[in-house]
Amino acid sequence: MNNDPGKPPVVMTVAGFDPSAGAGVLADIKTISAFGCYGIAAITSVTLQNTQMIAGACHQTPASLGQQMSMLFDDFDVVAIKTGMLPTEEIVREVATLVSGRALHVVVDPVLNSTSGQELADECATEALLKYLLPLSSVVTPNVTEAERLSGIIIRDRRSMEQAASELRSRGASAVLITGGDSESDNCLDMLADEQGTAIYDSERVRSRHTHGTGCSLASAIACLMARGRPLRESIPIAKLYVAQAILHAPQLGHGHGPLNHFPPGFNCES
Ligand code: PXL
Repeated sequence: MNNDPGKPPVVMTVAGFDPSAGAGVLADIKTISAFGCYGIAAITSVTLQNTQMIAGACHQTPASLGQQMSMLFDDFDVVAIKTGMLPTEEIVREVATLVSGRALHVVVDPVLNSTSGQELADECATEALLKYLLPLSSVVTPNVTEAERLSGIIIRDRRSMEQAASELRSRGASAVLITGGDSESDNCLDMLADEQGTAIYDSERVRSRHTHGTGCSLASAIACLMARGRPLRESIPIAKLYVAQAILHAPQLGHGHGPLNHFPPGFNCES
């Protein structure tokens, strides 16, 4: 994981392609660039979508994904990896095989549904994620719905959120960040469970319909901050602030859930 101080840390995203550039690898690359890292990407699936709807997805074969990743690993000193949409069991297993044994920060964003509610990973992929990828992760970042699906625990309050996080830790994740950004309350309450216990990150909600790709962007920001040497607990509030600013300055594009502004004016990723 040693990184030459004169060069930007290399962060790899392994995720889906959203042609509207709101989510997936394009959102990740923009985030990674905003944090002064160098982003490289392996695509798991080409989704067919705009800001209003997802019409379908053409998944890569595990061999194609494996070769994309291997060629990058052969050439770059990757410091951190962020995974997003992993639509099938075979793809999850391929990613786990290629990540296993490497000294990397591994941020797993368990993308199960799109912002518009479309399923982006099937049941077998979800099971495989728990079995093969969670144990390799530095942190896994489900939203409440994803945490419920992964843990089998319905989240109604802080206690059940803690139980779900602890269940996912018992499945092998070093740390679990459950994000409450999608709920209806005035605050955006996230809960981290790690080896030190639990921590709450509370912030005021930025109300907007332009929230496409917030999960991808948060996870990528965390990967970059960790790649730059920040501990996880310090990285989370900075990543949250970044996403809030990116929503606040959204370019108001598209007729559905529009994209963020990944380069919000005045945001200092070093702060
Ligand atoms: O925001 C979740 C997400 C992740 N990855 C891809 C997506 C979406 C939502 O649309 O398309 C590729």
